[in-house]
Amino acid sequence: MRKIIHIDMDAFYASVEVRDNPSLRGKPLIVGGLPHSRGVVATCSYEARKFGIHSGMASSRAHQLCPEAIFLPPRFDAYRAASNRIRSIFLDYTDLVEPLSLDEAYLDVTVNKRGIPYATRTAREIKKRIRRETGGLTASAGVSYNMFLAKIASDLHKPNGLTVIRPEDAHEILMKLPIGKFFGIGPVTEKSLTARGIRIGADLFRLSLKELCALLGKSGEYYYGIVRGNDDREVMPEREHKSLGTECTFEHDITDMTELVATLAQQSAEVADDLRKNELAGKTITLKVKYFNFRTVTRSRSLDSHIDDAETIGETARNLLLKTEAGTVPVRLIGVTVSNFHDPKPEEKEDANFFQPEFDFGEEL
Ligand code: DCP
Ligand code: CA
Ligand code: CA
Repeated sequence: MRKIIHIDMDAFYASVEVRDNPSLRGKPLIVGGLPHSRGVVATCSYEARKFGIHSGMASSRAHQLCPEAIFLPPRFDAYRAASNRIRSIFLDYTDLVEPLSLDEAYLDVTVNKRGIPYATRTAREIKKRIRRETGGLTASAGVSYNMFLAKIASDLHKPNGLTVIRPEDAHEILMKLPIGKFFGIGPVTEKSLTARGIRIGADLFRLSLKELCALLGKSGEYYYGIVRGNDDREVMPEREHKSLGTECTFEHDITDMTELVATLAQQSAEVADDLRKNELAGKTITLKVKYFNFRTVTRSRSLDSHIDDAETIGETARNLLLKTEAGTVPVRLIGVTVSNFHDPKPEEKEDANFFQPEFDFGEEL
């Protein structure tokens, strides 16, 4: 049996902001678009959640719900730095780390670099180190025998939780679980399932494999498994970057070419910077344009050599822009991506791993 830990930072962007400005502690804080823009809430502090505010909500709506809330624009560099920090902590315990986003990852600690016999103890130690080494940020951890249950577990006692789902507990927890919490069931599927009277795990559990496939298509089989506590997906260590890029949605749709070209120049500089930080250079430059009506087109060009400089990226993107309808049709979003990198160097293997065959969540919790 495997030992999987899922770690997810609490109110991630908001917690970083509070850490960097302690006078914000205890206050309803929103990170994202400002109240009078057409932006949305990226996240908010737990104090703000009491007002019904949540990620993805229009900032204007959040402002209505809680006029005294403090709004801050995101500072991605600070979040990325914290993310890198926690990732390097994870790698002290196992190479099998699969990040899902900046603030969360799966770890397979069945084989454990530190020789800690219990996954629960490992999770507790990781939480402690995150707190110490990120200047006080907290994480919630879930421990179980597969990825799906570990993720469910990390969400059960947020914030600052540590939850174990043992094989004998899984069934009861799964039966009570709202279907929206089943990984991969988004709001649209949730709605259509609810309309058929399927609200919680127990409702899914009653369906045959055939019925599930009729409802959920190819993923029917996956859900048939996970509602029974079976999930044999493996934790996949972070894959090499296949491309690097950036995009931005404008406050107002843009027709003016000068403004579009200026945005491209800035984006090219950002991408060049990212390429250099990752020691990458690419041959293919792709421009993405989304028009006011959400119609999206991409235009690519491959060069003869690998490049990582802002000027070449910017100039190529500018030429690609001329092949679109920008300038006549209003543009909502524009983006630049570089891909087609050098073959990555084969990674050096760690040999410090040793196998920890027994599986025991029990002893300490
Ligand atoms: N995020 C975002 N837009 C969303 C959802 C999230 O920009 N619609 C960003 C901001 C979050 C971060 O990603 O801080 C992590 O997202 P989570 O869903 O894990 O939410 P939080 O970490 O903010 O809160 P929680 O304590 O519920 O995990
Ligand atoms: Ca989180
Ligand atoms: Ca998350």
